[in-house]
Amino acid sequence: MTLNLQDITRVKTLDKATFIRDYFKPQKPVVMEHQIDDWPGYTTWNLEYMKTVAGHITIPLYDDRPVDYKDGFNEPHAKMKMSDYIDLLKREPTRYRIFLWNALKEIPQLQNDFTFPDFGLRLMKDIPMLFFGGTDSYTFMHYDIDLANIFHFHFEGTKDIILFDQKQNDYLYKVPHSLITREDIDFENPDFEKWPLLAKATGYKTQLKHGEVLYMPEGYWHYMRYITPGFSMSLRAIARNPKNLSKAIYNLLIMRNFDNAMRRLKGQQWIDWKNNQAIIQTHKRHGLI
Ligand SMILES: O=C(O)CCC(=O)C(=O)O
Ligand SMILES: [Fe+2]
Repeated sequence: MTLNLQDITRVKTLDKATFIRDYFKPQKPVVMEHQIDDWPGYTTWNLEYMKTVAGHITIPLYDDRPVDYKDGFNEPHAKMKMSDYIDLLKREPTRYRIFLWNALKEIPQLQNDFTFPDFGLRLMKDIPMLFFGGTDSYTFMHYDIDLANIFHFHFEGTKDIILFDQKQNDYLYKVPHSLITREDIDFENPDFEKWPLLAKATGYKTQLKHGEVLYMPEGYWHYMRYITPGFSMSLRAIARNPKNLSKAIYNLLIMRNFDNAMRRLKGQQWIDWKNNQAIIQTHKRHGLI
């Protein structure tokens, strides 16, 4: 048995009107294979280039260890000089990833390498975020705190992607008061005896290659596995659907602070309770317990 995933539609390029009509309005994901061929970065952006421009910077790293109550929300697990990290990526498989790094703040010259595409959405221009990973590393299934529309540009390596929309939440073993599913689900090869409801979820998959752009609609769950070392940039536009926007405001103002306070108050017990609830709530909803 495998997850019920359909291939994400692929196109060469999209103009604004077609993007809005066929993908943004219906909130459907799409991959654009040649949208950014005219960016300087399309030819220059690779790991070696990033080492040249950012090698001296100390960067925060994440691995795939389970959430620990001692960590704050999205707190890094290690730090390394960028040049050492890129050497590591090239040398051997590693679980260490760079996640949500606002590189432009530290290396403004990167701005010369790309342009903000006009898809008819207002992109948040001050937070182009970078993500790096090595062979075998993956970013756990999650959705972003602001339920934004995300344009995800990939460079150098290949990366497997699995997406679900918010309508699938009841089947995904979502951890309450957080933005993740149970961390012990292997989305590449799930154990359906342990996670039977996953069989009811319907989602999307693709493999991104250098220079391809993935559009992820508002609040889409995403899981990403780096097949070979590479990196990506995400540009985001605020959620337009009022329901998503109010969820975003709730997450940013209430959920995040509540979760942090409970970690301080109850420690690991809080994390364990949430993880148990992910199963209990999912199975209760479907009459399995
Ligand atoms: O590329 C990754 O590792 C994760 C990307 C991501 O979570 C995002 O773009 O929001
Ligand atoms: Fe994300």
